[in-house]
Amino acid sequence: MMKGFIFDLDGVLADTAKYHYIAWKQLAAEIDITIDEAFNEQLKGISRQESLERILAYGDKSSEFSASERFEMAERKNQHYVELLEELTPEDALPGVRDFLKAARKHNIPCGIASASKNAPFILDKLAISDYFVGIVDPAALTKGKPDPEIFIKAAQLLAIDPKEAIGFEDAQAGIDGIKACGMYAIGIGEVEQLRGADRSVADLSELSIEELLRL
Ligand code: B16
Ligand code: MG
Repeated sequence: MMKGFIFDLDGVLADTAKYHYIAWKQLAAEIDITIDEAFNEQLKGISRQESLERILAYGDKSSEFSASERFEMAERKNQHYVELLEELTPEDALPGVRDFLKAARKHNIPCGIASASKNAPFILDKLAISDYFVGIVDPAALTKGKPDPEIFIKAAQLLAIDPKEAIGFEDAQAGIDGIKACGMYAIGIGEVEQLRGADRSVADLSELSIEELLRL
């Protein structure tokens, strides 16, 4: 029996991946690195600092910046991203999200957040869905990011269930890999052909029936 749902945020509950891309593209342009959407796929689910490292490696500039310069660059990207997030409204929840969360509540199924984003609480508030979640894993407290399963194991702990009793929802390959590494059932969201190893794939949460998932 499935006893809990664990959600990634960017790309699963909110269409914020496009804002990360805009903000990273600008930061990269400032240091003469051009990134495109194909490269951006590699940043999904990856922490802010690690994303910057990947961009610098892609532009062959890994050795050009000190640790404090890198920190400042990641801060600058985040300031731009947070400015873009100011535009978010409850209408920016992805299709099916609100109905799915309401149905989970009706069935007394606890929901948790396993997002690499330090902005997750702010985004959930903007979407007016914070109250549906029993727990949000603090990404600052992780020793390893996705694809390590740590964030999903911690999310299951917050729901007081075993990872094998949870369904994880993810839009990124790193996330699907983390979900599967702790024995959770994985549902891939979005451009599904890119997600290897998902147990099931859908375009968005509107395609799923809670009753059916609870019978898994
Ligand atoms: P922040 P998720 C991830 O969120 C994003 O997919 C990734 O692009 C981003 O770099 C990361 O959060 C950190 O976000 O800069 O806001 O702390 O997909 O794990 O919900
Ligand atoms: Mg995501």
